[in-house]
Amino acid sequence: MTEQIIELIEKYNKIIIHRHERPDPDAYGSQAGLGEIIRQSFPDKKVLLAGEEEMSLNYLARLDDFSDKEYDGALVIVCDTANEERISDQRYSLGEVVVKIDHHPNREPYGDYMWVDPSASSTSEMIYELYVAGKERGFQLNREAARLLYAGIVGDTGRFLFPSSTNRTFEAARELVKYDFDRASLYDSMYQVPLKIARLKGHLLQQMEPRTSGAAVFRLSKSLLAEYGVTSEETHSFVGIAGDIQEVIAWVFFIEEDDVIRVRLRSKGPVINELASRYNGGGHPMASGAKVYTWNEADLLVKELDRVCEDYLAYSNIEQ
Ligand SMILES: [Mn+2]
Repeated sequence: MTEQIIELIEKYNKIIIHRHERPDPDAYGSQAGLGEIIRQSFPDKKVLLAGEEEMSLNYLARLDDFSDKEYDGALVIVCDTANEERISDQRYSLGEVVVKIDHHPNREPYGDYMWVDPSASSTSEMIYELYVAGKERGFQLNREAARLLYAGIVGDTGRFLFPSSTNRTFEAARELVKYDFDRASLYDSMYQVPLKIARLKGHLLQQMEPRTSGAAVFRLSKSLLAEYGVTSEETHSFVGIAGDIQEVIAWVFFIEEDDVIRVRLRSKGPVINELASRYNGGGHPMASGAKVYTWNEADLLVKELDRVCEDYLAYSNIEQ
């Protein structure tokens, strides 16, 4: 598949690269990293980065603002996006040819060409491999591309912690760090948090009541968020808060907004996406989102989460 994608990149003079909504470092890293590789390798080609900018990721790259007519005769490449609905900037379909490059399970195929590899840690890792495959044909990597792809890999592997990190991942990282970019400042941009967030996290952990089921509950009411000066969007950066607590096997965040209480579910074993789907949501087996509308409804969800955790524990006891 990489062969065909390389040929398409060689053939088209205008290439527009997209990624998913609510981007993360891998979305930006793969999108802008690929853009940088193409610009470096083919200076005469026009490369545009599409999608809504996410201010908190400005340190990685800035995106382009352009009119619909740029899509005439363009090659469109969509990075890191499992389904069409999530593509940031729906004009992607205006291109002449659409290519999907992704590492999520291919449940909703789209595009004229697809390169999907769920065994890759990140789409950035795949873009690195695309560069390797194209090297003999003139593909070049520069320092900026290396920085972007490295950021994507670090982001999606939880700093090489998740089991998705394989020898391919370390091979890519090993090559990328040969380029002289500032890793320390990249890590600062990715992981430093303002004091108000650190304080709110401290508060949440202090208040957390361990439940016998192994579930944990974090209630972020509007007044609590206001007290710490933290917005609902900012809470996304610390949903993983209970991941390394021994007594917790699954947890839920309730984030109160004006007309909804947003629910974020995370798990270290029990499958929680079926529960999420019963509350206007869904997602991955270990990471899902949902919505409730009252704190009573939130309590019902907690009861169901307890049951999911208890069933999981009972089952794993039998297994042993
Ligand atoms: Mn990704």
